[in-house]
Amino acid sequence: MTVKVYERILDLLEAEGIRTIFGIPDPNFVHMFHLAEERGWNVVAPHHEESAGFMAEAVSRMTGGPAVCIGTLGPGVANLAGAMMCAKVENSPVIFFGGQRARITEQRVRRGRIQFVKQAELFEPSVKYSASIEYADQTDEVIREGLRKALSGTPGPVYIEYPSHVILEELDVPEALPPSRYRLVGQTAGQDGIDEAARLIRAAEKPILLVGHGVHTSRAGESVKALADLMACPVIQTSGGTSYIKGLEDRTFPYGFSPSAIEAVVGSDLCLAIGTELGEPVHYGRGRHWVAGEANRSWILIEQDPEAIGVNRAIDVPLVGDLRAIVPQLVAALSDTPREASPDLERWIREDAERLAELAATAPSGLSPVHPARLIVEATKVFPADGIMVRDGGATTIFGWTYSQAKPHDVMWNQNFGHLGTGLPYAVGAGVADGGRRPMMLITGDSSFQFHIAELETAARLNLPLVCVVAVDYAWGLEVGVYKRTFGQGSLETGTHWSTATRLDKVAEGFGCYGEYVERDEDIAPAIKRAYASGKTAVIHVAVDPKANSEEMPSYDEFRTWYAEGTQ
Ligand SMILES: Cc1ncc(C[n+]2csc(CCOP(=O)(O)OP(=O)(O)O)c2C)c(N)n1
Repeated sequence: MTVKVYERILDLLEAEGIRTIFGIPDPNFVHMFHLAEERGWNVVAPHHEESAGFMAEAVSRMTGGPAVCIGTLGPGVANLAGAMMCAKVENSPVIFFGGQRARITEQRVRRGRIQFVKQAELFEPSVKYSASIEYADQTDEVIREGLRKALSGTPGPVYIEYPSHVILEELDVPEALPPSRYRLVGQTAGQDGIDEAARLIRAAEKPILLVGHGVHTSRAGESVKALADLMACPVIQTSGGTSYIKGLEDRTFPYGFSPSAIEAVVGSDLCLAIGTELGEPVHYGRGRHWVAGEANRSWILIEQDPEAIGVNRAIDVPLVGDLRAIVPQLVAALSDTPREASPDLERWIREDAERLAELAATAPSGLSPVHPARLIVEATKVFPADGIMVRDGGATTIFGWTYSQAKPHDVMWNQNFGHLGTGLPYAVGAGVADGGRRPMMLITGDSSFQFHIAELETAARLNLPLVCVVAVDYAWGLEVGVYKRTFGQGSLETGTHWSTATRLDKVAEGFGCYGEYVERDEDIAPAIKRAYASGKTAVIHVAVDPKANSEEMPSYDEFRTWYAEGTQ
C-alpha cells in the first residue's frame, strides 16, 4: 500500500497500542496531527513542550507501554530537553519526535537560518537512541529501532528527528508488524534460575519483597500480589515505588520511613527485589538498614537489563527478563508450596496502622496558617477511593511521605530526577491515559505548581477530575530550610521568597477552574469535597505556615542519607 511518511509513523505507533500524542503543532506536524485526530487518537496540545514530555511520561507510567510527544523545529525541540533528561533518569520509554528544517538547509554553508540549531547532537547523551528519518524508506527501521531501544533493557527515551523534506514523501509498504516480530517481548528467565529462586524462597525464614517503581510502571501489580501471597511476607516500597498494590495495602511499608519496614529489612534473610534499580534511596541494598543482616541475607533480583546485575550490590540469583513474565514464573514455581506468614507480619501490620493513626492524631492542629503536616493529613483523609495521586514540591512532598493517610494504587511522582514542575503535567497525562474516569489529587508545593501552571487550562479543557491541593508558603520552602541550616536563623534567604499577594485559587478561576482559598484545618476536607463535587478541575489554595514548612520536615535526616556522597 502507498502511504505518506507521517501516515506510516502513525501505523507503526498504532502497532504498539499508542493512540495518544502530545505537542504543539507546526508545519512539520500538522499532517500527522490532522490524521491522528481523524483516526480517533487523543491529540493533546499543552502550553509548553516540556509539559508535553511529562504528559507522555505519565501516559507510559499508566499504561506500561511507550508514549509519544513532539516538539517543533528549534525552540519546540529545545523545550523538550528537560523532559527528555527526566525520562532518561526515570526510565520512561518516551518517543520524542523533533521537527527539523529540510536537510538541504542544514547542509548549506549559511548564516542566519531561522528556527534552526543542530538538534540531535545536543540530545545524544540524554536518550537511548537518537536518529533522523533522512530518507522516506528509513521510516520503518528508524521507528522500530526507536521502539526497540526505548523498551529493551532499562526503558528510556529516544529522540527521532523528522525533517521537513520527508514528511510528504510516499512509501510503498506492507501492513505494520506486531511488536513481537521486531523486538523481544515478554522475556522469561531460564528455568534453572527460577528453580533456584524458588528453593531460596522456600528455605527462607524471613523473606521480604522489595518493590520498586518498575512494578507499577509495568502494571504488574496483580501478579506481584499473587507472589506476595505465596511468600506471605511484607512488601517494602522503595521511594520510587510508593503506589500500593491492590490487596497488599496493609502489609506494604515504606523503606526507611516506617519502623515496620526497617525491622523487616534488618531481620530479613532473603530479599526478592523487583522493578528497582537498588539506587541511592535504598542505599544500594547494602548500606544503612541493610548492613546488620548482610551476612545472612540472600538476594534475588528480577531485572530486564543484564548489565545492571551485580552493579550496586552482589546478587545470588539474577533473573533477567521482563518482570511481567518472570513474576508469573515464580508464582507457578511456588504455587504448591505457599509459605506460612511469620507472627511478626501481623505485628508489623498492626504497628504500622497504629503509627499512621497516631500521626493523624498528633499532627499539629489549630494553627492558621495551617501546619503542613496537618494539611497532608486532612487532604489525604478525603483522597477518593481508587483515585490517582500526584505529588510535587519540596518540603510538601517530605511531609507527605510521613503523614499521608492515603494508600493510592497509582502515584505519579518524579522521584529519581527530582524535577519540580512535573506534578500538573503528570496529572494531565495520567488523566488522559485514564480517559478522565478516576478522580485525581495533586498535592504540591506552591513554587513547583507554578512552573507549568498554564496546564490548568489543559486540564480544564479536557474536563479532568483533578483537585490540586497547593501548600502555599509563598516560597521555595525546602530551600528556605537549606539557608537556615547552612547560615542559621535570621540569615538572608536570597531568591527563595515571592509575592504574598498571589492567589492561586483566583488564577485557577481565570482558567475556568474551580478555586477555593483555605487557611484553617477544618476547612480543608470540606473544600476538597466541594471541589470534586464542582465537576471542574480545581485548585485549593491552602495557606501553610512558612516556618513549619522550612524547619519541621519529618525524617529529613533519613532523606539526606539518599545522597550517598562519600559513603559509597
Ligand atoms: C526543576 C527544579 N528546580 C529546582 C529544584 C531544587 N528544589 C528542590 S525543592 C525546592 C523548593 C520547592 O518549593 P515548593 O514547590 O514551593 O515546595 P515547598 O518546599 O515549599 O514545599 C527546590 C527549588 C528541583 N528539584 N527541580
